[in-house]
Amino acid sequence: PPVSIFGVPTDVGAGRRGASMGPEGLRVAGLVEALIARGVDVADLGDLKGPKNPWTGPHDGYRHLEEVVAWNRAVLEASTAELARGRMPVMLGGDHCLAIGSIAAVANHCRSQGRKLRVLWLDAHTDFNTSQITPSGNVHGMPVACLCGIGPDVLTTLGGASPSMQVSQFRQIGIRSVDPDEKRMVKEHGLDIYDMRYIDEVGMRRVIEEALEGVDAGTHLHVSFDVDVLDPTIAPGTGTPVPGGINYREAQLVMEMIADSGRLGSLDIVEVNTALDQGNATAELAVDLVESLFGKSTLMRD
Ligand code: DIR
Ligand code: MN
Ligand code: MN
Ligand code: MN
Repeated sequence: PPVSIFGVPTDVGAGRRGASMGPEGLRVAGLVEALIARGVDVADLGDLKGPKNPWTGPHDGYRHLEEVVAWNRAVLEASTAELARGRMPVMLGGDHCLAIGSIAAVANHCRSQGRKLRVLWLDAHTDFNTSQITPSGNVHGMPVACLCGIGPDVLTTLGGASPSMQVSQFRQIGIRSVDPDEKRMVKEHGLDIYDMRYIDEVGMRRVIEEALEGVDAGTHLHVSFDVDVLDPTIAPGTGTPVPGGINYREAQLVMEMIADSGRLGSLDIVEVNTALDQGNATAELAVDLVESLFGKSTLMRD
């Protein structure tokens, strides 16, 4: 389908400033041109607008909740509109709190169309914190919980229905940093997690085969790509780098296997922090990977 790109220049959910420059970093790295070169019908809608980052401490366990809600409402509206036009929303973050809005929109869309929804959450982190257990108050550590109905009403009901998602619709890949209480939470709720140890043990091919199990012609696949899933040696431009991430070949294989599934319906590219990058290397790598996600490969295969 045709693609609609929009930027969401904010870091209100993050613990370091600079993810707000992610959209422009990705554009400067040639994202739009790369998709055009793939033969994709792509429109860049520009950037959404929202409140500035007040950069204050947590209130009741959340930093900047009001601003997080405002930005997510804008994302929800933009994603909903593009899905309704039959276009694939590609959200350029911005920090990962914005996936609350983008995935709430996709969940509504799938519900109204009677389609199944599978979310591949590519991340070093499980993002399943709550206000009670968060070590930081940063909402970018909470979007998966919020989408599953665990969080403040203003976020869990953002899309209207609560919860937008069932835990069983998520597959989390590349995980290697989970906070102590968050560990209990993801275990209790039964999140399907492919952590780095599992990737090491069985290899990325099997991981993605398993994560895509049950995805069929009636399934919408949403990819939420937090660039901190990548090893910091190849993707240093992100706010919470964690050693031991997926390498270049593994990342390419993930993207190529998702492309082969033919089911990609929507995409977030988040946590590119150009203020922490070496040149624009992280955005450039993200663009390289998105090319593969849209079908670029060395040979024709079947
Ligand atoms: C940490 C960091 N678990 C927190 N989370 C991040 O603050 O909740 N998620 N960086 O992407
Ligand atoms: Mn994340
Ligand atoms: Mn992360
Ligand atoms: Mn490529």
